[in-house]
Amino acid sequence: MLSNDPRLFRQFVNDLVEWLRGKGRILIVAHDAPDPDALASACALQALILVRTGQEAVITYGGVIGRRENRVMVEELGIEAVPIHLLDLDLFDVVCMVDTQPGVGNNAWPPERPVHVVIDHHPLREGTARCHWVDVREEFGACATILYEYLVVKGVYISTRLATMLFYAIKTETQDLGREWVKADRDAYQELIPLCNNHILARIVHPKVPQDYFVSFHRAMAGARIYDKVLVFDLHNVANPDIVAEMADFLLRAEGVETVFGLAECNGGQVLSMRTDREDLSAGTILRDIVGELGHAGGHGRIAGGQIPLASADAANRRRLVTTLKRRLFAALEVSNRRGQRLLSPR
Ligand SMILES: [Mn+2]
Repeated sequence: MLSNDPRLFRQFVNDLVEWLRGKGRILIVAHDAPDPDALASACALQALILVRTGQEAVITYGGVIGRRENRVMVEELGIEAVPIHLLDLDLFDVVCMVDTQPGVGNNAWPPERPVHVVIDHHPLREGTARCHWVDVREEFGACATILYEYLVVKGVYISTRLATMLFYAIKTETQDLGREWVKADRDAYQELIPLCNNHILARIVHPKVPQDYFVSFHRAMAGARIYDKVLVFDLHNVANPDIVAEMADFLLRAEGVETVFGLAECNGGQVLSMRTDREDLSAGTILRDIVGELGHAGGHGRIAGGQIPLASADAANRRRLVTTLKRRLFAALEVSNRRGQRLLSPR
């Protein structure tokens, strides 16, 4: 892990850039269903490599870019990212990872293949220690803030396009500096504001959404139950996994609710999301404990996500899984009211 000493940081970035120079084909891997933080971090690293070494790096990801805001961001800002299944992975000599780490389960890079550079703000994982260049700063609200510092320290010109994506990444990841941020995030946020294109930003923040978006809202609210201060919702089947995290954010606004746990089935697997505003909890740790041997999970203090592959798609199998997850959730959060009550109770 990199220290926050500015001289050591400058040295690290200089050494990294020199090491990358002339290395051959470079791949930048973002996490699956990349969010603005992952996309902006990847683009910033791509810009740094291009400007300082003249090499073009390819950005890749697994899953889909589902959330409408993120798709508008990609279109409006011309982000070129290639789904990983379209690439021949043998072609790349250097692999960089941003906003995720090797073998954590939320990225599509095969765990047995080497990774050379890891820049992230999630808790440091064991497998990351084997990588040569590691900059993991858990306290940072956004990975984009770390990459912003790379651009600044190497004097890379920050275009309107790059500024707009970095700003939007920090804005969404920290909920406008309301959640999990440090001074570096605030400095980056403030320095980027005057460089952004506000028209594009407005189109990203307020996109038109399809009707099934409202179906998800309806389903999340109609089925939500509150157990003590824990709200649980189930979207059943969704086409876009990001909607689970979005509904979790939305439902955390309910009065009296401190933690939200949501799930949905997507492409034959379960997608999980957890949000909490309790400062004494680590959502990432709790969700990892709940998921355990069933799948993968990870996150920060207040937000976490996970995936569980479903062995068979029959309804009984899924019901058993949901029951198991709820039992573990209630045990972890010491919930006593296990019957719960509807969020939308008839009045
Ligand atoms: Mn992130």
